[in-house]
Amino acid sequence: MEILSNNVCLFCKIASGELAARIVFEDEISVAFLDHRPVFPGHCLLIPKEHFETLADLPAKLIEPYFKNAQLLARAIESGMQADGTFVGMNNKVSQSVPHLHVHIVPRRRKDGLRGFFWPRTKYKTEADAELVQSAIREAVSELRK
Ligand code: DGP
Repeated sequence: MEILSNNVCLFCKIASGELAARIVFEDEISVAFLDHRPVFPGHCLLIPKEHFETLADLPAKLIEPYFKNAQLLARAIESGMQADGTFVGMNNKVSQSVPHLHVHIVPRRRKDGLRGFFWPRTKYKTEADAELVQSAIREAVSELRK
């Protein structure tokens, strides 16, 4: 499949491998990686490889495979992070800091303190911590794809 990319877009650069990211899943149409400023460890972003700015721009033929992958990742992030559930959502235009469509998938735990949409961000303390989280989600994805 030919992937149309925008050479100034940050997430196109991640999709093409030009910019490093902690990839947890990839297929022909999409790639998912750890958000570098997670709400909680394991917070991932799923992007289409092709450059579309918002959900409204996503072609009909990609809706099913893209959201099927969002479902797979929601399951994998819940199991891989031993979470109670997930938050799955996206900003479109308003509060969208990167203009390349991305679904946020955030592991949630009961009483984790999140309220509303003013979510504090954290950082992985070390690269080793981020690597552990990346491996846990990658393994959960492979289990679910068996
Ligand atoms: P939003 O604000 O909904 O557009 O979310 C954009 C997210 O992208 C935000 O949570 C931080 C994340 N992000 C921005 N730049 C990078 C990057 O270079 N690498 C990674 N891994 N995440 C990024």
